[in-house]
Amino acid sequence: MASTPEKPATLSWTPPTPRSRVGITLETYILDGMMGSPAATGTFTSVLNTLSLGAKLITAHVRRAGLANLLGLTGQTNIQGEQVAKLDEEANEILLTVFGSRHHCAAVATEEMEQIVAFPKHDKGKYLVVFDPLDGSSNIDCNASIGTIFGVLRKAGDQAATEGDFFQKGRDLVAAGYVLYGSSTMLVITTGKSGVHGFTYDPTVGEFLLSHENIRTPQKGNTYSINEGNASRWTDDVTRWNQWIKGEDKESGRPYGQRYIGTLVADAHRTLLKGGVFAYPADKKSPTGKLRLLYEANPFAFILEAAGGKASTGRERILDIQPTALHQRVPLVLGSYEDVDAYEQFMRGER
Ligand code: P6P
Repeated sequence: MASTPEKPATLSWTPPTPRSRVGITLETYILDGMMGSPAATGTFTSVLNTLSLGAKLITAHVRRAGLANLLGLTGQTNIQGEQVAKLDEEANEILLTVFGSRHHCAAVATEEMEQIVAFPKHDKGKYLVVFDPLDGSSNIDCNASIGTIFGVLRKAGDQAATEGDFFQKGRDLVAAGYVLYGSSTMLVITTGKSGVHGFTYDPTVGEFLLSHENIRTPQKGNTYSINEGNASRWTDDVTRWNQWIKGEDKESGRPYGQRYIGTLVADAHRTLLKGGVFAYPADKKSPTGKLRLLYEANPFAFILEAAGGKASTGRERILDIQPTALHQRVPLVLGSYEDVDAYEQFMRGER
């Protein structure tokens, strides 16, 4: 009788059909260098992980704001002259604390504070971080989407950071992203050359998990996003564009649908994923526009261009603007390449 074959000492295991990378954590994605350079360096990885920690902590506050009576206003106003909601203050404190606890970040610039915050003993830090800790605070009390916007810049030399270190063109950002506190919390980030990636927060494990790898903005969309309430203040070229985009023309897919949430992070996120165009132009009330160059327009321009979209003032590429002041405002139009192009043609008087 044939002897029974020896049982193998170890069982061979074949993985289930290879899964996509969806579901891996943000930290794994960064550590495995899938974010592209300079993510591969340990210090840069530490900065991105600090951002992730800050986003998790802010999420916890945002999700319980309604219960923790954080919806009230502090009664103070910030550098922008805006009423500061408690969540603004909380989010700002959280980001200052997490970045102040890691020496890789030399200093931060935040919408909530007039001057930069240079962390003592961080002079040798290689990075600077700009952020709007809680964008869309006017939407907090009605539970509409709000967000956090951030950008990471390099810092040269070992001397203490100065305000001038932040006056870098947006094209010199080493990373940019945002956190959208919507029906779920999603962190979207790019280092510019290796795609734009979205990570959705799973509160049961306390991790951001890859959910949208390599987001690409459609070349052309079918929605436009602008505060029509400002129409009486627009310049003629914006008014002509606005009438054109609402006109009836089957061939070019007009009229476009109108969408406006009033939180840049939410309006820009929808435009990034679905295409179309978002605009906050200069007008008679805000002659240089309302949105801030360093920590609103630049990060989103960096993200849209990395996803194949476009971002400008209507006349000049946002990422080429030389900053001259920490809180300077710029007109902003961003979205699908073709839709921003059409807007720019109106600004140049070609239509
Ligand atoms: P308006 C929110 O206050 C914000 O700074 C951006 O998030 C948003 O895009 C814009 O202002 C909305 O401004 O004048 O339309 O309310």
